[in-house]
Amino acid sequence: MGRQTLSSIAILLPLLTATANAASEAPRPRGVGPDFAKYYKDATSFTCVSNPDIKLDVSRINDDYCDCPDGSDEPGTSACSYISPLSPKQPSRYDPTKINDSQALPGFYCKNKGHIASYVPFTNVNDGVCDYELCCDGSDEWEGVGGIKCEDKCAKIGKEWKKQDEARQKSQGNANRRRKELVAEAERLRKEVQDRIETLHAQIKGQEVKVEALTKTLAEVERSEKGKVVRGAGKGGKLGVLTSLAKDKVNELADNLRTVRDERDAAKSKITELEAILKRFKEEYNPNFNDEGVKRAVKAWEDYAASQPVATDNSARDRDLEDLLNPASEGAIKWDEFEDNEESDVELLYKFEEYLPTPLRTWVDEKLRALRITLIENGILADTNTDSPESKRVTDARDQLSSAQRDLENDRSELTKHTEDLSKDYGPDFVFRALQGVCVNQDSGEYTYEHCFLDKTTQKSKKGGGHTGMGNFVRIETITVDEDLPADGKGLGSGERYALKYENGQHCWNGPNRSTLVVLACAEQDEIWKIVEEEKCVYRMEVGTPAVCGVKAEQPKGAPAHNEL
Ligand code: MAN
Repeated sequence: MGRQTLSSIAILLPLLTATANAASEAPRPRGVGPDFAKYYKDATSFTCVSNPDIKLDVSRINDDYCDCPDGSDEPGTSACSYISPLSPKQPSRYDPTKINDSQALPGFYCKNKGHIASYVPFTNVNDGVCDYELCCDGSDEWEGVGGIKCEDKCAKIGKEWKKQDEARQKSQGNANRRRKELVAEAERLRKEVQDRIETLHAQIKGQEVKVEALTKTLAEVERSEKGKVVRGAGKGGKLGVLTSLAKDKVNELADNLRTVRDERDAAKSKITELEAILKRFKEEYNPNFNDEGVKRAVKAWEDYAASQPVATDNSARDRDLEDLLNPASEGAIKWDEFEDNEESDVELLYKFEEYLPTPLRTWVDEKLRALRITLIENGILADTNTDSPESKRVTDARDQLSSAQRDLENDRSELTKHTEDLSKDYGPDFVFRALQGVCVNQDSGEYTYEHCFLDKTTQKSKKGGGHTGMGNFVRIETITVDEDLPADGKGLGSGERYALKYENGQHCWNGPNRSTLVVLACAEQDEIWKIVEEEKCVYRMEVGTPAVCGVKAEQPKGAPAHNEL
């Protein structure tokens, strides 16, 4: 059997302290703890603790011979140490009504005056080694085997322990205070979300009314704008539009006319040139050559010349044509005069209202508009606005409505976000809300690891290059751990612990997406204690935080607990 570790003392202590006051002053046989004193009260006989049928004479107690099957007749020697011991971590499991052959006592009792009483495994009794860790008074080596003498070191060890214990308690106190601050901060943040939700509810109500009103306004503006004659793309009213069309058409005709005139002039000069050639031909040809072809050509020319009318003077007509084609000439149409007419024909019509008294004017105006709208809506009058750009009034009304709708949408999605947030699990007293996004780093091997509470875990190569996502936060879990607590207290120990699960990190080549389980234990500050890659791309971090100090890890309702050995 191995020696008991420090952690087992911690488990034994409650048992010892709980009964310390009840310890009878009557002398007990060597090695018997106060919890078991009652079995050794009889001055003449002794009954084996778990085997009541076996009664012995008191002289058989501690006679270095194992008589009872449970070893209870040898509380102060190692004679019964071959019997399987009680689990050091569960001494209270002993049930005197059940007959069994495991040891009835948790070990040899060391009083350890000046420090804390403790049990030493029976195998350690008189084994020639001072077991100061468990038995600082050296009483387990009472026989002085091989001349060994274990002096009582409880005063020194007890003082040292007390100092360490004070430091531990101070640190625990700081951690608890820090947790209180975190809880207060978390509560403040939760309240902030609640307040925001209330504000958003009120804001949304107002905005819904506003959107409804603006929707109506837009419809009204659109309807009333239908009743107006809006100007065309050009200047002026209908006349302006017509002028613009006529101008384009006249300019097109003038261009064509100019082309035709130029072609005519070119043809004319060609005819003159050809006539001169034929004229010279007729004068200069030799009739004695009796060439039939030449004679026929001369005759044809003479016939052509004789049939031509006498040339008339067209210069006046050409001047008119020139005038017509020249936009700067006196007779040219002054398009600007028509285009600059800013007044639409309908506006001219409306102008007559100006001569009416104001109340009548408004009435006439309204009636005219309403009549026009009715005519449009009943298909009697064409809606002249359909192809025209939207009027400024309609655009403004539409913009206002769109902007109000946008605001409403934004507020609605913010409300959904906050409402969902309020129903999320933020751990005991919502404490993790205060740590959300807080990051801690730790070097380990070739990487620096980062844990950002309720956000993500990251692996950063010290050689540079990109960071590797080791998972994004998914939920809070509880797990059972069973580890020896290191002397500095920076570890998980044993019991139920809160754990934060991060999944769906960067994909692992030939493996899963990276994931991390962050197991939490109480500490004065947030810090990563240990990082292990348990399987390829499956990581486990042990993290200290004041957030879990003094709270019992409890699984949120409906979530399955995860066990880990
Ligand atoms: C990187 C790191 C390691 C991981 C391997 C898997 O080197 O993320 O933790 O095991 O990739 O290929």
